[in-house]
Amino acid sequence: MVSGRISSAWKSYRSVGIVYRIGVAFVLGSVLGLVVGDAATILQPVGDLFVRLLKMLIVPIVVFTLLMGVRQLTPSSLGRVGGQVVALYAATSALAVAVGLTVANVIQPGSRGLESLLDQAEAQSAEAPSFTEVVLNIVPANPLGAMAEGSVLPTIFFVVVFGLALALVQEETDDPAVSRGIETFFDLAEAGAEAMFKVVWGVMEFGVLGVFALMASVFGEAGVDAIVPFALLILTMFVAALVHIGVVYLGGVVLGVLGRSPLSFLSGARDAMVTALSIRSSSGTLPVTMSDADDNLGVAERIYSFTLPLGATINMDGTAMYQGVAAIFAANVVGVNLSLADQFAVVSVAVLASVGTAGVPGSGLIMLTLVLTQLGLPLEIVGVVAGVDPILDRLRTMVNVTGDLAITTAVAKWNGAVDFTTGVWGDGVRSPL
Ligand code: DAS
Repeated sequence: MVSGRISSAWKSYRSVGIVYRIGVAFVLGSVLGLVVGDAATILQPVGDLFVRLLKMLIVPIVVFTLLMGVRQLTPSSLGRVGGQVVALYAATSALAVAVGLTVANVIQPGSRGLESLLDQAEAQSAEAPSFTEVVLNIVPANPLGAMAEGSVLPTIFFVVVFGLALALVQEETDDPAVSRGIETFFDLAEAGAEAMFKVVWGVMEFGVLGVFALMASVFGEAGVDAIVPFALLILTMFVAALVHIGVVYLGGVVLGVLGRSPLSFLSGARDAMVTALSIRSSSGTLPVTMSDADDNLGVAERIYSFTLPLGATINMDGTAMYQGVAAIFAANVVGVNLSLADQFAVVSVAVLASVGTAGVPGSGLIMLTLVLTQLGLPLEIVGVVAGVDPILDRLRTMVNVTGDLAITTAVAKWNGAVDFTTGVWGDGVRSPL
């Protein structure tokens, strides 16, 4: 009888999405911390174990997912349209990080309320590297050494360069053995990436305990003040998303490039934006994104059938923006200022890493481990913000999808592949928002 109850309880526990379980752990851990106070820090080792598991993910995630992502970026597979769309995707992602950093510099989330994390986290090295050093350090003197010591940017740089070289050799070689070898290499990377996603979810399963323990010790030490930084973090992400959609997409792309009504664009992209907010997955929203591009925005299928799947994989403006916001949050919690060089490093990691980041729930949180490692900031922050990720991820995914549609429509216009007499552009068939 009891075993029956336990197994049905376990089934209902497993049926709830992992991220909701982490959200519940966040709340319960916080409440426990508020109730028992300092005594909750006894749970700290469980949080530390979660942080070590996150660190374990970093290099294999970068190597496998980037090799898999870069495979689609060779000139011949991209073509002219592809070149235009990748360039715009990279440009808006870099802009998104800048928007995230700027808004976070104004609102300053994390500047108070989480001092308790200060003594648990190894603070960033006193002398931050100069801009020149950061740029030079992107190139690894010893690629395997960079991977061995978990240096993020040098590892990303080498894997992107090596992956592109593999793809180019595969196109140019007429030696079947070499071509087969490269195909096998990429297939191994694909298999490795799939296996790593499995490991990530295993770590996130443990994360339920890890977040519970981290939040119990955070609220145990900081008390009710610790609510403020989380509320400010969500507010910062919300404002940054509004600014990026308003200024970059509606102002720069829809008004600037398309010369059309921003409200019409929003009504055309509404289904995809709402779906992305709901399911927190760009890849999962793809069918809706494609139907919006086709039915509402009048984009030719020969364009969106290529640019939207590519965008769902490599164009993650919302995710990139979040890296800027979370980097400032983490620096404030630890009590350091991010130098210009640090902020350049955040842009580089966010733009390059988005090539390999999959459009699935929580991928932005995994990318945050790369950014914080690059900045020498404590990964405890990942465990601490994981609890509010279900909210933050929705905003990130909505921005990701909106960016895919805006860039797709702009590139389609440049290639004479938008029918402005249909959908939201034509005779006003669909009223604006
Ligand atoms: N949920 C991811 C997506 O599907 C975004 C993220 O986690 O940052 O785009």
